[in-house]
Amino acid sequence: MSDAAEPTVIARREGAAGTLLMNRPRALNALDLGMIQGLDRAVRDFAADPSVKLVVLEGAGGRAFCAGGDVRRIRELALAGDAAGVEAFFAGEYAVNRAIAEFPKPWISLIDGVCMGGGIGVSVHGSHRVVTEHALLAMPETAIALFPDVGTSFVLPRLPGALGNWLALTGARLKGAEAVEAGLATHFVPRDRLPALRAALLEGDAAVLDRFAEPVPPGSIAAQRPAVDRCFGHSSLPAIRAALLAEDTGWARDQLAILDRMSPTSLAVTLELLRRGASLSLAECLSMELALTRTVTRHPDFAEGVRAVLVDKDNKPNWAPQARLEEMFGR
Ligand code: QUE
Repeated sequence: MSDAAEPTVIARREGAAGTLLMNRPRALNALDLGMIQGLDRAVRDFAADPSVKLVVLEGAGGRAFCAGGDVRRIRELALAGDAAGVEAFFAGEYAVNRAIAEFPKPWISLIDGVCMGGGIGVSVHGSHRVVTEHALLAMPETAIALFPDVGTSFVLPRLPGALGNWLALTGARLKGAEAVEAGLATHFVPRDRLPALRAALLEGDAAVLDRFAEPVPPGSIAAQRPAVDRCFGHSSLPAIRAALLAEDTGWARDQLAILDRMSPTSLAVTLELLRRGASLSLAECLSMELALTRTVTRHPDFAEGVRAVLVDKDNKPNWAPQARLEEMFGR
């Protein structure tokens, strides 16, 4: 059956659980407006239904949990000057992120594959984020001249040390065990145990997670933390670049090369966003992000970044010079 022939969000009651399947596998379950509306409805229904003791959220197709938002469509709306269309998308998405944070029961995401951007937004604010050895988590927005949104301006500054700055600026991809180490995920469960875990969760008690979770020993995150903190724990991009140059290691040269490929405007916006987010509530962070989408999606780098990464796939964006931060954030 084609994707279009069945719902793109499948909400069910199974046992004592509400289950949600993001079902647009050919687009790696990237969230379009219809899916956002489907999730919004399901969050409300499951919150109000006393027979639903917890929610299990999954991605269809075996390759992805959710690759992000439908940024190709947002680019088209932005290029057409449809500001209301752009606003409807982000406002709807961020409302779902907030509703998940406020959801009164366990919200359990089973992340077995790619989980980026919007996928982080529908999982990280919930109570439980289960990852497998096939999970890959990232906030890669600086590559398309967006910024880490979906409430991650609240989450990232609260990760240990300078991990949030590093993840947000470079778009570094974390494997499942690394995501637990970094604090983005809560439980590591091998893929081959997911069917048994899912069946157990349908009985309605999230405590079964402790029977399935495997310990994650300190690994690559612990090893990189000192360098991440030395280099990314600065409040300006020039200071971060200087620290990476002074570091004089292969790792530091790799980070510099990655930063050099990102939108300069987006890097500056992202660093300032996380600085502000550190002292705001989630609701305030989401409002700040929504305001920022209005300027950022009008900046030429956004259409160009999505073109280079997702439309033409040449990965050769032609960035405009860095815009002034006051113009991006508003005065
Ligand atoms: C940066 C991003 C995104 C990205 C790639 C980046 C993003 C996003 C997608 C994506 C991936 C597959 C799809 C799709 C979108 O890729 O936000 O529709 O099928 O949604 O480097 O921010």
